[in-house]
Amino acid sequence: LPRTVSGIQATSDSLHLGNYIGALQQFVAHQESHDAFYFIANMHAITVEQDPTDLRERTLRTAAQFIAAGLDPEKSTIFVQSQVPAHPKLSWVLECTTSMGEAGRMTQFKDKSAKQEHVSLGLLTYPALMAADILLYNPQMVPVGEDQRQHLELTRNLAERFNYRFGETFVVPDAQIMKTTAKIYDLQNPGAKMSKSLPSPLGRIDLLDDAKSLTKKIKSAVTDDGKEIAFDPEAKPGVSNLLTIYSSLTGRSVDDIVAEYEGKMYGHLKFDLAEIAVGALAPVRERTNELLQDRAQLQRILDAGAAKADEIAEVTLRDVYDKVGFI
Ligand code: AQP
Repeated sequence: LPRTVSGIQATSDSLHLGNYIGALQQFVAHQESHDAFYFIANMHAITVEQDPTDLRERTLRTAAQFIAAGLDPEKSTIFVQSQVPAHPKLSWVLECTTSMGEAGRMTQFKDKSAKQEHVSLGLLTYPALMAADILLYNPQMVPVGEDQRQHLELTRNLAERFNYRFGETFVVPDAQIMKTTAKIYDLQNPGAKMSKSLPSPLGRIDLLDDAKSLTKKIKSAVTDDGKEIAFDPEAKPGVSNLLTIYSSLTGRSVDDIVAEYEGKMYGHLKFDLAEIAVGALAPVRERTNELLQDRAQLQRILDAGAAKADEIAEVTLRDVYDKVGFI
C-alpha cells in the first residue's frame, strides 16, 4: 500500500470544523487505501506557551477525537509525536539543511510571531520538525489543509536537497490539498480561516459543541448581500462557506445543494445546515466522551501506535545519521 502521514496539534480541548473537514475526514478516507500514520503533534504545540496539565489532557482528547471521527487503530497507526524520539532527532539534521531565510519566509511564522510577545526559536524551526514528521515515514502523500501548503513545499525542497547532497534517502511526498474543503472559513469573518486562536468563538464550530451552541453559531453566521443561494467564494464568501460545510457533512455536491435551495432564503439553508451539523457531530461528541472514560485504553492504543511508528522512523533516522557522518 502507498503510505500517508499527517498530524494535528494538541492545542485545544476540541478540534474545530476546519480540522475535521480539511484534515480528519481525509485521514479517515485514506486509511482504507493507504498504510496510514496519524499523530498528535504535542511537540509542535509547545512552540507557543502551553499549560502542562492542559497539554496532557488535550493530547488524549485529540486522540479520542481521531478515533471518534472514524480512525480505526487497527487500520491506522495513531501515535503521539513526543513518544517517537526520531522526530526531534531528524528535525535537528533538517534544521541544519534549512536556511534562516527560508524559515523566516514562512507565513505561519510571520503571522504567529507577530501575535506573540515571546517568540520562541521553536516557532521558527517548526517547519523543520514538520518535515521530519513526514520524511521519517517516506510517505507518497500528505493530506493537509491549504494553510500547510507552504510548509509542505519546504518539506519537498528539504527532501530534494538532502537527496542531492547525500544520495537518494527520502521519498519526496505530494501534498494532498482538496480543492473544495482545504480552507473552511470563520463563520463571523468569512475572509479568515476558521482557527483555534480566534477572537470570536462564535466564528468557530468545535467538534465537541453541543446541539444548542452549534445551532446558535450556524444561525448567526454572517451571510452576504443579496438573497440568492449561490456558490461564489469571491462575491459570496459567507454563503459559499456554508455550502462547502453542507456538502462535506452530507457527501452531496455543492451543485446539487444549490439546485435544491433555488428560490429559498439564507435562513432556510442555515436552518437545515444546523440540523445536519447536529446530526453529524453529535455521534462524534458522544463517542469522544465515551473514549475519554477509559484513558488507560486510549493510552494503550497510543503506546502501540508509537511502537509501530518508532520501528519505521528509526530505520530512516539510522540511514540519515549514517549519511551525514555521525558515528
Ligand atoms: N480552517 C481550516 N480549513 C481547513 N483545514 C484546516 N486546518 C486547520 N484549519 C483549517 C488543517 O487542520 C490540520 C491541523 O491543523 P493544525 O494542527 O496546524 O492546527 P490548526 O487547527 O491549523 O491551528 P489553528 O486553528 O490555525 O490554530 P492557530 O490559530 O493556533 O494557528 C492541518 O492539516 C490544517 O491544514
